[in-house]
Amino acid sequence: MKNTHHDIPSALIEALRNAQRVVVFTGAGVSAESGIATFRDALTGLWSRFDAQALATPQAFREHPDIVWGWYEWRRAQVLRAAPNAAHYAIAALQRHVPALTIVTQNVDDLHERAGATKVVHLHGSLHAPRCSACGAPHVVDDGPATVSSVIGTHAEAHAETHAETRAGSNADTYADTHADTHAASNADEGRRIPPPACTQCGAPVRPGVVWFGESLPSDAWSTALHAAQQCDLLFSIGTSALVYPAAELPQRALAAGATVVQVNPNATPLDAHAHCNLHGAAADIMPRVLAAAFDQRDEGLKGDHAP
Ligand code: BJW
Ligand code: ZN
Repeated sequence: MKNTHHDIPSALIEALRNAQRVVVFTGAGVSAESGIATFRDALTGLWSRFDAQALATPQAFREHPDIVWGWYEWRRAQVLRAAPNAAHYAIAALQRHVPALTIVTQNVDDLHERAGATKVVHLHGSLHAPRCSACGAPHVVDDGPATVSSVIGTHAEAHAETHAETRAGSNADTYADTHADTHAASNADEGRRIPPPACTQCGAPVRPGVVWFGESLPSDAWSTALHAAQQCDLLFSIGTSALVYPAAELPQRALAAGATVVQVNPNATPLDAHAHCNLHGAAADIMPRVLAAAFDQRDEGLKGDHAP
């Protein structure tokens, strides 16, 4: 398929209109314009400033739980303050137009859900689902009276205010107190050591609910994603470097099964040589155009510009 920078190829529009099953496979780039850093972008990516081995491995958590937990709390606070962008809204709108559209994300944020998407498959877990490192029991995140789920969709400032008011009169313990401060999510917090809370079931340290290097992906998420990729007519690979396996297998599996594969990314990736169509640009620019071109839903696609 041929395209100029801003044109959506007519063959893609036709493929999308006719598709019965679509997979939208996303990576960090889809949240970049919400202010969430990617991992591997040269100047702005997390791995340009932080050592992945020292933060995103089981060994790092065993050796330095305070550093690892503090870093993930800093990132979780950033996500709480962020809002979905036009790409998240356009993808959620596409889900309402296509008979079956499965969103498979490598992202540990919840911005697809907050844009209105449903049944999002999280291959690499979630910042919002910590669990015990020993017994696996889910840990209920206590952000004070405003829980994580009730914060979702509201203005971060409103949350910060509520939280600040209640903190003033509370007997917060050390963890909760430190935790409250992370809502500021300032750069000063990025290297802050915070002891992980203890599991209420067995007392072991609670760990972030994400998938670190060397760990298996959640088996139900992986099998759902693999099945969707192998059954789809059309797969979008959006904002991912397509370097991390096994997730990066998904576009390859879709290609092997005969699907059309479309990539949205401002930069080159290993998928460029194989995708039927490479749309070079920012997801928040391209995805509303794809939606508008296929379904004439310009207003809906740009809803993110006006949403709270
Ligand atoms: C835009 C944009 C805009 C910018 N619009 N786009 C060789 C050596 C060692 C290990 C391996 C190896 N080969 C394979 C492995 C295994 C390893 C792996 O794949 N490593 C590779 C890096 C080499 N994989 C694993 O370990 C996985 N598990 C596994 O294999 O289990 C089996 C096993 C079990 C036991 C022993 C051994 C194996 C698990 C992988 C888990 C990945 N975890 C992370 C961290 C999650 C927690 C956290 O958030 O901290 O997941 S790593 C990080 O990478 C994160 C992401 O989900 C993942 C993918 O990154 P993504 O999303 O693609 O982001 P970037 O930054 O790479 O790319 C962003 C893209 O956006 C760029 O292309 C930009 O151009 C673009 N962009 N702005 C659109 N506005
Ligand atoms: Zn436990």
